[in-house]
Amino acid sequence: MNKFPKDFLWGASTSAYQFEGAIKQGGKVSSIMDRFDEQPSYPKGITGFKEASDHYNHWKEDVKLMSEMGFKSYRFSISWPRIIKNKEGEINKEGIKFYNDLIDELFKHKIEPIVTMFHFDIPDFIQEIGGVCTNEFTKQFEIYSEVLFKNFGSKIKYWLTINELNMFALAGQIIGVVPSDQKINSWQLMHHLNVAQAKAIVLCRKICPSAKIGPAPNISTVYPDSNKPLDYVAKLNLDMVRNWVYLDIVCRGEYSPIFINGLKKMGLEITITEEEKQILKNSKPDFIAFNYYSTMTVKMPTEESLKNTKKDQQQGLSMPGFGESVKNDKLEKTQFGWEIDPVGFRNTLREVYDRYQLPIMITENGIGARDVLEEDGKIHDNYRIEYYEKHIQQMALAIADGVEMIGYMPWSAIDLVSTHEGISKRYGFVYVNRDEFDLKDMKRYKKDSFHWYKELIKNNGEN
Ligand code: BGP
Repeated sequence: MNKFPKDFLWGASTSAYQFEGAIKQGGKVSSIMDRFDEQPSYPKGITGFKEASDHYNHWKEDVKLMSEMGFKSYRFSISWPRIIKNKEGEINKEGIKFYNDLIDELFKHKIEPIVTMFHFDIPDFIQEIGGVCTNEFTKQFEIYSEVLFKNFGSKIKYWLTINELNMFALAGQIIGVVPSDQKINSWQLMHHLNVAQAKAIVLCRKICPSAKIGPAPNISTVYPDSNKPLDYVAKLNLDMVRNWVYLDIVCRGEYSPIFINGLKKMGLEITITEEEKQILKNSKPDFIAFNYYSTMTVKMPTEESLKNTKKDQQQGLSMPGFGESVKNDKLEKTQFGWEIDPVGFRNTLREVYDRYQLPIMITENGIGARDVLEEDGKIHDNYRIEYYEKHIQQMALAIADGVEMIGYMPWSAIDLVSTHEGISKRYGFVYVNRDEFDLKDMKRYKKDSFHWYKELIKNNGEN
């Protein structure tokens, strides 16, 4: 018997601002991401998102490469600033055409489009009125959602609301969606996003009732660092703020009383209106999509350990009296220091399914590396093949455990610009010939993993 369902969606992911480039083409208005690489916190000299991988001018060729790999699905994001011109909701017809053409091309190649509605690229006209830090954001997101559902709703079967909603709250300034000089209440910000997501789900049901819609946070199992009971308390605490609060609200319709109480203890609160409570209750998803890169290990912090915490995307959660993430010396690391935990992938799948019992789609998973283009045009990325082999084996075990899965769309289909490491950190099955300082010819080259993934898809997960 095959380990994966017959109609399993094998594919891969990208996001508009990291992949498209062409920020001045096709009537796109400016977004916060157009200038993110100019921020002082961004590694010096890196040319980033302005040109990205120039997918905007290579989309047909890129879809052809995906089709050659045998993709059954492709997850991409629609760029909000390519679609809406201003806060009055004026539509950019060229933007609509671009995505309609892309979607049609995918169908031509029998690839199911999986659309992320919003992946970090906040238009400047929204940032200027407070961005994700005010509830004006939810109104703007509703306008945008309606445009998406009305223009693409007849074609799209799977919608994803907001990429990594939890990372806005946990690492907003690191990923660049919140200005680094702004003081914020992360939990209020999270609440605005939760309401925006809920409204989008309600609208989706109304405008395109046969479509399916789900959230797409970044989820990972949280391990206690030791068998000390207090470290387990830290595990429960960080599990809540790292994972469950975002899925509980969308799947169960309310925040857990322990979460609300925990905020109170820290002198924080979220303002929630009655109307919002109702919306949140009536906006359940059809499936859960999530991104998985690694697990998190935590302990109860001491004053001394808190002083030494370094913040980054992977580590860096630390809350006095609550919990602190620490390195896990049992796990191997990528060249960029991210922990690799394939068994943790099975654990995470089990936990999410057990808690909500909704089908799961993996929308990101993968290894960022300094790939090398050899003189003969080859890229030997065995480390990537090995990473995927181990994760896919664990996914098969999770399915055998009883987890219901729709598909697997690792990060990324083709090389694109990393959120904060530039193009030197590559993820794709296809190499894009550019580097940090030189845009070169943007030519596409197939990596060894391209051929490996093609075989794997052909055999529905067996290799
Ligand atoms: C996720 C984001 C992606 C992607 C990925 C890898 O958090 O959804 O946009 O970039 O992480 O992260 P990075 O590019 O920082 O290596």
